[in-house]
Amino acid sequence: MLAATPAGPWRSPGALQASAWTVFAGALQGHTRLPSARLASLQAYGASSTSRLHPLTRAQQQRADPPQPPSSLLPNCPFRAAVNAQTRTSALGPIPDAIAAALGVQDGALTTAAGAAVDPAPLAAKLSARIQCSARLCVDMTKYAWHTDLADVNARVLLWSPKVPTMRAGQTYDPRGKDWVSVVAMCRELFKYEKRLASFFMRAAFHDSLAVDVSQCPGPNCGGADASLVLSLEEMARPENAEDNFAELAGRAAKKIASFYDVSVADTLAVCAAVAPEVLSKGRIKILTGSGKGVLRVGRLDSVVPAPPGNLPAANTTLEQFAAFWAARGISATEATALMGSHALIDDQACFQGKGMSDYCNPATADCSNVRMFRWENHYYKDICSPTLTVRTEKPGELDPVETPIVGMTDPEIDAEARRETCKFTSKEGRTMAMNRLALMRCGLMPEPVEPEDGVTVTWTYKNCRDGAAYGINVAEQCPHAHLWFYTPNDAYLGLACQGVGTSAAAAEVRSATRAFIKSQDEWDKAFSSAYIKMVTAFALWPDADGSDRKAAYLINGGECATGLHLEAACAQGAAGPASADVRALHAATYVPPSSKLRDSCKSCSQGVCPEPKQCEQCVKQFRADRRPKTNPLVTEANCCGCATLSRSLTYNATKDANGNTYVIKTDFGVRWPDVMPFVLPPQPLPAAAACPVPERQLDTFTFDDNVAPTVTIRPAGSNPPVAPEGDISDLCPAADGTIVEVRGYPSSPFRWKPFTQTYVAPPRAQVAASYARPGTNLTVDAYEIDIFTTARNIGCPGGRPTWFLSYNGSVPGPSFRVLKGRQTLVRFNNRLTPANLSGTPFSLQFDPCEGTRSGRPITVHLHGSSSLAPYDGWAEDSTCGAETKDYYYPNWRAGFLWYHDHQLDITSENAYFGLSGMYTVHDRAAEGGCGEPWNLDALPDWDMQFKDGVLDRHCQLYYDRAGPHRNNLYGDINFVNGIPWPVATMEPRWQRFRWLVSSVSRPYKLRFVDAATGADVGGSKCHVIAGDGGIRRTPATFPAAGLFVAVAERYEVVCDFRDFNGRSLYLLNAFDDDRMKDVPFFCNSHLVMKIDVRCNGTGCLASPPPVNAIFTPLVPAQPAIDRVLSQTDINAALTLARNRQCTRTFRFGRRNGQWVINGETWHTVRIAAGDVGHNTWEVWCLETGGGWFHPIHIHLVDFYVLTRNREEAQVREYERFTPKDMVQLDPGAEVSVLVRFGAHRGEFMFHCHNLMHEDFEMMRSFHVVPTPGSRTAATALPLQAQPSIVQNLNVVYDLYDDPVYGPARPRPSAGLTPLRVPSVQTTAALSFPIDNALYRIYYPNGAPNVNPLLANAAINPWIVDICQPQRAQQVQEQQV
Ligand SMILES: [Cu+2]
Repeated sequence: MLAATPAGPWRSPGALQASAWTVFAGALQGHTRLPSARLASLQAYGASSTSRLHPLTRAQQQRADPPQPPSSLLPNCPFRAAVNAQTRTSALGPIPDAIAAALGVQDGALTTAAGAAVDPAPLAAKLSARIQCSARLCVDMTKYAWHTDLADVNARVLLWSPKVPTMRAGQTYDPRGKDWVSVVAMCRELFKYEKRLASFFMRAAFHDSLAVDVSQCPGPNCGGADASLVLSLEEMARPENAEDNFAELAGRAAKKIASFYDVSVADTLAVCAAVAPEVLSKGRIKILTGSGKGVLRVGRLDSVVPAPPGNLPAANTTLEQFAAFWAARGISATEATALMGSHALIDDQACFQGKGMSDYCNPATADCSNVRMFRWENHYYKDICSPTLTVRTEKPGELDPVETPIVGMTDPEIDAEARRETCKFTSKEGRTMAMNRLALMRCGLMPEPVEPEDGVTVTWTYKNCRDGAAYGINVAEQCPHAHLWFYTPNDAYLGLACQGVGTSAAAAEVRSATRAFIKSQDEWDKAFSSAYIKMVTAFALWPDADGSDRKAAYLINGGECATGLHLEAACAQGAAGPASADVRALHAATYVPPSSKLRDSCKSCSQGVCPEPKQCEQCVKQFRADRRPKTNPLVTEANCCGCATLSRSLTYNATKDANGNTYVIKTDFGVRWPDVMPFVLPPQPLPAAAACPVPERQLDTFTFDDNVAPTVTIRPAGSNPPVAPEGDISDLCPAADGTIVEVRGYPSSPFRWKPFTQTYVAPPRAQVAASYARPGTNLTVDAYEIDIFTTARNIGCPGGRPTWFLSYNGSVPGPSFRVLKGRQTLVRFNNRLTPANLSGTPFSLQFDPCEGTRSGRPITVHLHGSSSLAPYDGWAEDSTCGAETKDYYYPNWRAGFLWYHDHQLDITSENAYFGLSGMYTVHDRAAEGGCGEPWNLDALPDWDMQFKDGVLDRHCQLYYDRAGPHRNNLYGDINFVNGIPWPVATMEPRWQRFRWLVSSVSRPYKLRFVDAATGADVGGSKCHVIAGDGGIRRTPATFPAAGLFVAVAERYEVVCDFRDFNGRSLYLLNAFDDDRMKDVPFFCNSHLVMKIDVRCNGTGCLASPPPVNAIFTPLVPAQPAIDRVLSQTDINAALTLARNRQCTRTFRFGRRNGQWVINGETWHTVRIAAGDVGHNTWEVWCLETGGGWFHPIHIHLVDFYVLTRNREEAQVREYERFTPKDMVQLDPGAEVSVLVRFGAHRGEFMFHCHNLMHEDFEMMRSFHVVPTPGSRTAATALPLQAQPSIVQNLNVVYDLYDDPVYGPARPRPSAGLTPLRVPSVQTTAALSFPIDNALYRIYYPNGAPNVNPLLANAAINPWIVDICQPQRAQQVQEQQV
């Protein structure tokens, strides 16, 4: 079993990457078990075959061919020979030359420590074989060649050879008379030095106790300590241990302690691990009480017999099998459950403090002893019992996303990595070491550890968290309880039992135990202590010489007072006695060691290694002089080599012995660097920066020709839609209703769909609820009111069963807004998702932060494409809960195709997927009071279309499994247009205008028009791209015949001339793009989007077309809004910067530690990614992917131009170039540079990946627009920045609305608010609020009170909105609900 297993350093947080710390042996295998087929496939993978879907990164290729490891554990040790000699003669006895050669020692014989002969050949073979197996696991040693202690046979022998130094074959091991108190004291000190080791010892002792062959006990082959040799190989192969391996570290330290005090390693592990919880619980749990009766049985000798195959349960073993495993060792299910509570330790969390995970704890400057790693509580049971955990067995061939390699990391990424790595060390040396390793790996001089594949994942979500209340969980505190914890499958099974799953006796016992432990910390403490003692001492029989006294237990308590033989050190814990102040201090954890002679003698040691033998001799001299017993043969140069970095002198007052003598006993110990350091020391000195170039990024280059139209095959001719172009339809299409196909790991709906059977419908228009025009100004505010509630609709699921949605005003997508440029809006969102309203729907779950006095399902609304003030921008943590209302004010300062959607932290993907998105058009039509749109666009009919995909379950409900197939992306088999699957629209044969939005969670589209009869391309010759995310382009761009790629959240506006198509039909298709759509599954009908029948609806439609012929004639260039605030000089300067790779900022969108990150960090760190963005300046941002994934990136607040892709202007698509945008697709492995114009507002805003699964897993950070002086690019500021009086005038607003959670703008209870359509003082106040407070003064200076006249001067303030007609309040219509 094993307790708390520290996750490896790079495996941290990551809600979904549960793999990390496995713990029991059983689980242990789950993560690493490599059945031979799997092993072969991994090898094949390494050799590259597995498929284009998962090409090897360069880093992986490097890893596959690791450099030769150093030949020794102590490469610089001049006394290595002595170490070898010690190993051979004192531990193993004489070993035959042949074996010695194989093992790296020269003579001697292998015996068990208890004296039985060991056939050396199998062991030698085992130690030198390429594939090494034990229990159920096989490890390919070549894959771990980087791991010094795994690769080096000598090191393995050194590390794991029998350790009782004075023992010889055939001798007995008598635990009596050993200095157990010193062993205890040493462990305690050691753990204070490096607390990580405390958890390592816990795990090592647990594993060690499992490494017994119960069929051989009692007996010399029973096992323990050395039996974990091969077990440790398994451990080392595990993902979380590939780097700082707890077994190795604990083994080294244990060997050191054991050899010094002449006891066995098995005992040392058991004793130290008994001390660990005491240290970690700040003294609350004391297994070794130090007084009274002895409790822990010692006397177990080390063995060289590996654990037999099959000794361990598999990872995904059931609860019943798991209980049976323990029962065979005499441990009840209740006791096993108690032991599992030690999982409450996890090392990565050492870095974080506080519930909010707001920062790392830096042990150099703060007391980090109470941060998560060191928490030792019944917390564990609260977590696992809260029904958030799921167990998922990965499918064969399923691979996790490639992590961003350390080699070549950018500075911010390295900083993030360094924070994570160094914070785990409490010693300065450890932190230095971690930094050095990072430096080497970054330069490619040291390979990064390989992360083996996991077979099973345990994941958690917020879902169901609330239900934990039923099991006694304080959900207000525990949801989200364990943001970043990992659980093993075994943990999850215990949790399921706790939640009521399972009827077996074992499940019942676990249920009662877990629930009891939740309720009582005390009960768990007691149960854990006794279970621990039982487990580690079950086989600790003291093998007396003649075998007659085998059952005579030798019990210690750590103080041994009861024997009268030893010290009262531990007795002093409870009460003041004759113990020295030192001892009391030691136990009170306030001990400060005296300055050390040893340390003084080794001052010149570098990195813990004496540079010259002479210094080591000096060191040894001192070492011997200071130690008891001076005759200890193990006090050798070898032990000293490396120099002590820590030395403690302890003085004990002994009790009187039987003869009345009083002793004063001094004891010392030293802990060397190599004992506690995980890694081989990096070469010294570190390479200078110049000699350590970071390898140049290798950019993928795509060759493409957007003007080439792929052939579309219509089969059979003319009648049916084109068949799926990607693969065999029998693999893509369900054979019948009820059957599910899986494409690239994503399941389809269990239905055979028939596209083009439903009619295209536009969403309803949002209706103005109230309107207000301030007299004497040209300022108007229109109010809308949107209720958010659930709705069920028949979307064409076979059988007509309704599908549940979350909706804005009952409409999916939400009502479409059509707003005139220059009129501000108030949109009131009433969140009706209260517990009562959600009851009986699929959305009954509740989420943080809607708890305590708040309740329901939280939402926040982002108007995507609007430069709203920060408090109205839909900040992810500005949540509106059930029965709450928030008023959003929008400026509508330029025409464009915007959309509004949910942005709630962590559940955006769910809220948006289930329906919370809608379209929002700001138009400028002259006929409706605007200034007119260019190119006669005013005259065209327009079609607003929202494309998204989805997948249904067998109950016709939208399927969303964040813990399962959708953990990285959500792809569905249904293409919706405005919520309707594959609709058919009828259009007149004339010019048509389309507004296209892709609102899917993950799926991008590549849209093209083809003739339905012939498959011939239509779009390339008949269509033009006229606008993007940020409004109109300067000139129309050719529609790409290959298809218009629209990434998630991107918008394009397209006009098409359908005059020649009267009576014909067109398909709107979705083309596959292997370069840009990596791993995107195409199901049976994913290539189909909609059908358009072109025909006249009435008489004369052909005879009297509107002036469509005049479109583009004459083609006068338009002025995009962004061009008003960017000069051509600015643009030229930015292009030059981009060509020279002079990015103002670089953001790498990557993956580390199982999380989606930006520059190595996530939202949770709440570290502002860019804190010095100047108001009204421009910057060049370089966006990169750190792995093989594509990410659609959205920057809030701004419009930008895409300058280069993969450092080339030619790779910017024609339709993207100089298109105003707020989204850009980062293709796999690509770089993009963008020119971002900041302004008009100051404040804190988000930027993130718009693949909503990535966004929800924290690929999101923030930037802060601050006053221009002092900003990074102050020189690029607009002229208005030269007018302090203007800026001051603007500050009136920005000083308040800079804060995205500005109090007065926050949600409030809905109760008591008058509906906006009801005329009232309240409504008038809400409507005049943006004008009275001049919220958008920079756009609308006229009419704002006390406005600075300069602000109204367009030459100085280019943000001013031109308003062409006097504005009047709109006539309010009955609000549609
Ligand atoms: Cu992404």
